[in-house]
Amino acid sequence: MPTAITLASSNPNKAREFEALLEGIRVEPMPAGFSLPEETGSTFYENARLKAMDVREQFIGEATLGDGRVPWVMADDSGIEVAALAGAPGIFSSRYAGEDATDVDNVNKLLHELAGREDRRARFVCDLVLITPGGEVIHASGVLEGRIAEEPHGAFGFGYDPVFIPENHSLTVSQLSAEEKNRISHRARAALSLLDQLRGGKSS
Ligand code: ITT
Repeated sequence: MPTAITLASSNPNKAREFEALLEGIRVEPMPAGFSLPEETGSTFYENARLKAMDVREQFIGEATLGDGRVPWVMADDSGIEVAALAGAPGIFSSRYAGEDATDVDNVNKLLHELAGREDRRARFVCDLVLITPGGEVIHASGVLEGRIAEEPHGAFGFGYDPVFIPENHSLTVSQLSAEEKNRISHRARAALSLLDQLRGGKSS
């Protein structure tokens, strides 16, 4: 079980969020000057693996820890898959309405594509890849099933939260508190699965 993990992401909020989910493990942002590769994979898993591998290589190349040690490196990739759109926007969730799309642009495009459709089933997916200091790849994923609302509701969260109603709920994720979201989210489920695997002994 690691005591600290470096997160291959440029988003400092994500490190804090994962630290809260992975109890007892310190989650550090990657060092300043490190970069992320282009996400050229065709699945969430492939993209998360690309990010984690690339940042690990940068640690090895730059011997940043000074004593030749390589840290545990983790990356995530996530998005939303909509059944009636054959799984779109999927890995393109953050740029569904274009390269510079805002969350509102993406939500509007999704509502437009689903206009008049009966089948509004959707799911949030998160894939996590953690690479041990020895180079072993550990993969965990989490899914939150639900459906797309007819229109946006609520003020919390980000991305597609205003139009996503989790299964067994009648409110959108944007109408839930951060604590409630963190109890059921795809990221939380992926983090739990990762912890299970680490506790199961996969911690070289
Ligand atoms: P990186 O720089 O670390 O890659 P990102 O901002 O691209 O982070 P993600 O890969 O986690 O963020 O998410 C991709 C998109 O999927 C994100 O822009 C949202 O549109 C959507 N998404 C992912 N998780 C979400 C959540 O919990 N609630 C709402 N939308 C979410």
